[in-house]
Amino acid sequence: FKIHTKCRSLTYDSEAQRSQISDDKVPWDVDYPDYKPVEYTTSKILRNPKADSPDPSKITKYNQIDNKIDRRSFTGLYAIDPLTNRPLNPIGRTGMTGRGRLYHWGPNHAGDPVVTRWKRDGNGLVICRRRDEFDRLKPVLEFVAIQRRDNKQWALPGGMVDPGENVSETVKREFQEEALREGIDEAYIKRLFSNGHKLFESYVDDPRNTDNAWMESIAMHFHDETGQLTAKIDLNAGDDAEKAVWCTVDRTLELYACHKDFLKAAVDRLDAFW
Ligand code: RP5
Ligand code: MG
Ligand code: MG
Repeated sequence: FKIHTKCRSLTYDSEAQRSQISDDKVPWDVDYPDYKPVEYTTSKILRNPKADSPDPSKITKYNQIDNKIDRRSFTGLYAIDPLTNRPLNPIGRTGMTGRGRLYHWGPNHAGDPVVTRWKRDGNGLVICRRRDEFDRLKPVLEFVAIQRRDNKQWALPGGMVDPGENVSETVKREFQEEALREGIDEAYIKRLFSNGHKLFESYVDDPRNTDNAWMESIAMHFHDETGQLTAKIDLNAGDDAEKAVWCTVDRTLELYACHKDFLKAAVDRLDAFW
């Protein structure tokens, strides 16, 4: 596992700051008696009936499926602090305790759709590029990116898995909510989402993570080989997205959380330009 970085960025939101953690102090097995994390859970989460109880000992099914909420982690079994009854972030310290802006103690599951098509010129021919003279020409991909309203960063149009929802449903629903115009013929959308390929399932280095609550996600790839399907599907930003665009895939892109790793997996799968 790579140690997390984005969830150690000092500013959390307009109300909270994390305490600073150096790389070597991230692992829990490194002694750090002076560790003074900031305790923070937003009032919005504390008031939200869909969020977990503020009292973590009310949750009796950590590491299990708890009614309709999946509290299992892709990283394996996570530890529960015996003193506080709070789950411990499997990657290590973040400089913040509590849940921050997240609903659940422990893992918070999301789904991320990576929707791609080939980049074409005016004549409809696929554009190819090479990184340098030693590289072979490779076709260039485009993917659907959204700009997040919360922090203005570019991201995949993903979102939280609803209680009891299957992630294949989540990625389609979130894509529609965040990136599609309303009123598009459902048949096109169904076809696009009919053959998804699971790229990744992992812990996500999300800036909202804390020592006791963190994001995990399944990234699903949907590729429109001919481009005919996506030509029928107009993008339009909605919900927590400010913009929705077809973006040319390039290794210099900066994306939210670990979405660049998800995108790279789609690029490798199709042997596309990076
Ligand atoms: C990330 O947060 C996931 O990869 C997913 O893209 C996203 C889900 O949260 P919201 O978009 O619902 O805020 O960690
Ligand atoms: Mg959403
Ligand atoms: Mg979202």
